[in-house]
Amino acid sequence: MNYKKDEVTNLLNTKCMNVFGCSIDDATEKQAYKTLCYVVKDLLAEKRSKFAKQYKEKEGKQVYYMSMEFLVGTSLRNNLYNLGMESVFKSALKQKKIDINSLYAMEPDAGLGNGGLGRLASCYMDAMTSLGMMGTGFSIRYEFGIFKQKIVDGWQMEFPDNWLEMGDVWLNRREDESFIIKFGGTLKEEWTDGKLKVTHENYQPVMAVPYDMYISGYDTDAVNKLVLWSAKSPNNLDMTAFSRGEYVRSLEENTMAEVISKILYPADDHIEGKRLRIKQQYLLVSASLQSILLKHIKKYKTLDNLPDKVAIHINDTHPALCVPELTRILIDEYGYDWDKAWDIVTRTLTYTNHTVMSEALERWPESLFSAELPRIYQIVLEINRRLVQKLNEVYPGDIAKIEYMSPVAHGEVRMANLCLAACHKVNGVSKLHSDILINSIFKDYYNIEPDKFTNVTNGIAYRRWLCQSNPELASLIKNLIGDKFVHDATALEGLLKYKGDKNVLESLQKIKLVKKQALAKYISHANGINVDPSSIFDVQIKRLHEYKRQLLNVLQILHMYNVIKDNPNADITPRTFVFAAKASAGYMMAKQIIRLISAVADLVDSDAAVRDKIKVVFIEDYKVSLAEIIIPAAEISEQISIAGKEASGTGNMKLMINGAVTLGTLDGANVEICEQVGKDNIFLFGMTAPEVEELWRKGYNPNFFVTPELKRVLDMLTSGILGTRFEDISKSLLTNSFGTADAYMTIADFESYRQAQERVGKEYLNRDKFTDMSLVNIAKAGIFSADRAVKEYADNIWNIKL
Ligand code: 7GP
Repeated sequence: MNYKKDEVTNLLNTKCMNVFGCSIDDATEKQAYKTLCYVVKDLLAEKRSKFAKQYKEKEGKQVYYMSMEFLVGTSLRNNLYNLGMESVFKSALKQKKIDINSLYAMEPDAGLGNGGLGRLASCYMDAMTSLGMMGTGFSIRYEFGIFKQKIVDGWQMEFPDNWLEMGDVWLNRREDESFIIKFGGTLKEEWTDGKLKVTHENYQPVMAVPYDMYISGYDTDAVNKLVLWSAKSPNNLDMTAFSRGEYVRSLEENTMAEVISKILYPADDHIEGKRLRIKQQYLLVSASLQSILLKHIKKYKTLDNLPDKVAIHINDTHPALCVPELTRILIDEYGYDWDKAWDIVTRTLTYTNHTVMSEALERWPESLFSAELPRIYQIVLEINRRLVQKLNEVYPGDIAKIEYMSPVAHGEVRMANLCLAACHKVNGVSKLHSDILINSIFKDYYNIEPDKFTNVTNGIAYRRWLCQSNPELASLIKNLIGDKFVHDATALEGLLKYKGDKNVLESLQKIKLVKKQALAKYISHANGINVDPSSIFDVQIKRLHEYKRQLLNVLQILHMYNVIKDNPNADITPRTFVFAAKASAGYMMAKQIIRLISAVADLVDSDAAVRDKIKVVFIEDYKVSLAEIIIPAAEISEQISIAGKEASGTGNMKLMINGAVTLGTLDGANVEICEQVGKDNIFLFGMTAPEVEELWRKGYNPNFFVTPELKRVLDMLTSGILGTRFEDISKSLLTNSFGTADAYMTIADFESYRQAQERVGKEYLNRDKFTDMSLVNIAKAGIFSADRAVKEYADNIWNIKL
C-alpha cells in the first residue's frame, strides 16, 4: 500500500479523534497504541474487502483450517511489515514524538496455543495469505490464553493471561453471524414415509459468537481471516429468577455457557480428558461447519460440490468432531442420505498428526461423549458399525486388529481412528515422523489405503523469524545476494558463495554479537543476571517435556561444573546456557526439572571458580515475542529429544535461519536439517530411531550405561549440593523395578551428548570455521519456509491450484 507520511498522520489523527476525542498529539501512550492498531486494522479491512470480492468472482477452492490453537503472538509489527508500511508509520509517529518501538512493546501476545502445533497454525495462516490463497482459520476466542509463567524459588507458578485487555483491538465481533450449539439432551426417533427422523430435544443451547482477526501476508493482495468463536448464553438473564431476587441463579446459566471459551487448556503432547474440553472442541467444530455450509449454500445453492470448492483441514485430532458433525449437518439439516453425506465428508476432510506420544492420542469415555453429544455419538456408532463391517472383509476374523482400528472400542471413542477412517489425506510433519506413522501407529490403515498417507515437513513464517526479528541479518543478506529471498527463501542458498569470505564472516559475527548483547540486556533486566556476550549462547527453548530431554542438557552442565571444579584451568570455552520453557500445570516431573535447572543455575553462579566459565539462565514466560528476542542471539540450538519422539520441531528451523548450529539427535526435522547442511555443519549425537527401538526390544536398563562421570553427576541430584534433593528425578532415571526407568533414554545417550558438547566447545574456538557453519545453516534453511509447506498442502492434500 502506498501512503505518504502526511496521509498516515491524517489517518492517525482522525482515528484518535473518533475513538478517544483527542488528536494523536494529546493521546496517552495506550491511546496512541490503540489508535495505531485501529488504523492498521482499517487498512487491512479495506484490502480484505477487495480480495474477497475478487475471490468471489473466481469461484476458486478455499481452505478452512480448524485448530484448537493458534499461537499468533503479536500482530502490529507483522502487519505493518507485511503491508510494507513500517517505515512510513515510524516516521509519521516520530514526528509526533512517539517511538513506534514503545508502542510495539505494549502489545500483548495472543497466546491462544501451547507450543509447536499452535505456532505452526499461525505460520501457515501467514503463508497462505502471502501465497494469495483464500484460507480461513477457525479457533476459539479464549478469554485467557496460555498462562503467564513466573518462577518463584525455582518453582513454576501460573498466572492468568488477560490478553484481551490490550489485544482485543484486532478483533471484530460479528454477533449477527452467531450459531446455536446444542449440548446434552435427548433424542427422539420417528419414522415418517419410511425415513427415520431424529430430533434433538431438551438440549442446552449455547451461542457461538464469531470474532474476526485479519491475517496479513507479505506483498500480496490477499488478507485472510482467523475466526475465533466465543461462547455466550442465548438467554441474557432469567428475568423471573431475577425478579424473585435470585440474582445469582439468574446469572448461573450465562456463566455455565460462557465458561466454555474462558481458557485454553495448557497441555501439549498430552491430553486432558475433561468435559469442558470436549465442549470447547464441539463448539469450535459445530459453529465453524454451520458457518461454512451456510456460506456455501448461499453461493452455490447446493452442497453437492462441497469437496470441489472447500477443503476442511483438521489440525491434530482436537477438531476431529468435524467427522461426525459434518455428517450430522448434511443428514439432519440438509436432508442427505448416509452414503451421499459420507461421500462428501470423506472427500472434504483432511488430517495432520502432530505427535506419536501415546498420552496425546485423544480418547473420550463413551459415557461422557454420549451424555454431552448424544446425536454425534449416535453418528459415531454408525460410522464405527460400517467401518467394522468393511474391516471384517479385509481382515476376516482378526478381532484384535479390527478393535485396534475402530473409532469406538473398550468404552472409548478414539479420535485418531475417526480421522483415519474419514479423511482422504493424512499426513505427518517430517519425513521421519511420517515414516513412523505408516510403519507403526497407523500401519493397519496404511496397509489398506496407502495412497491416503503423505508427508509435509513443517515450515516457518521466516519473514517473521528472520526479517522482522533480525533486521540486521536480513539487511546484510540483502546487501550480499539481493532481496529475492524475501519472497523465495530458497534464494538464501546464494549465500554459499560467501563461505570462507573473511569480511562476510566478520559481519555475521558482528550482527550475532549485537543480538547477543540485546538478549543479555533482556536477561539482566528480567533475571538480574549479567551474562557475557562473548560466551557461546547455547539455547534450549521449547515446552518442557521429558521426551525433549531438558534433563540431558542439565546433567551435562553439572558434568562441566565438575570438570571445572577438578581443574579450574580446564580448557572450557565460556558458555551461557539459556533455557525457556513452560510446563503443563499438572505435570509434576516437568516442574521438578525446571526447579533443577534453577538449582543448577544457583550452584554455578555461587561458585567463583565456575561462574566465569558457565552461566545458566532460565528465562521465565516463554512466548512468541520472547522467542523473537532469544532466537537471533543463539549460536547453539539444542534439539536433543530421544529419536523417534519429536514429530518435527520448528524452533530448530527458526534457530537455523538465524545462524545457530544445531546440536541434536536424528529426530524429527533434524534429519532433514542434516540432509541440507551436511554432517560437517551440525553436531549430531545419540541413538537413531531404529537404535532406540532395538534397545527397547532387547530390554533397557539404564544402570548399565552409567559412566563414572555420569555417576558423579547423578549422585549430585540427591547429595544435597543443589540445596534440594531431587529424589524423584533420580528415581525416574535409575529405579528400574519394572523396566520402566529412564523412559526417554537420557542415560543411554549421555556419553555421546557429552562428547558432542566437547566438540562444540572446541570448534567454537575457531571463530571463522564456526561462523562458516552458521552461514551454511542460514543458506540452507530456505526449504523450511512455510510457503513451501503450504504449497505442498495445496498440491498434495487440499487439491488447490495456486
Ligand atoms: C508438536 C510436535 O511436538 C512438534 O514436534 C511439531 O513440530 C509441532 O507439533 C508442529 O507440527 N505437537 C504439539 O504441539 C502437540 O500439542 C499434541 O501435539 C496434539
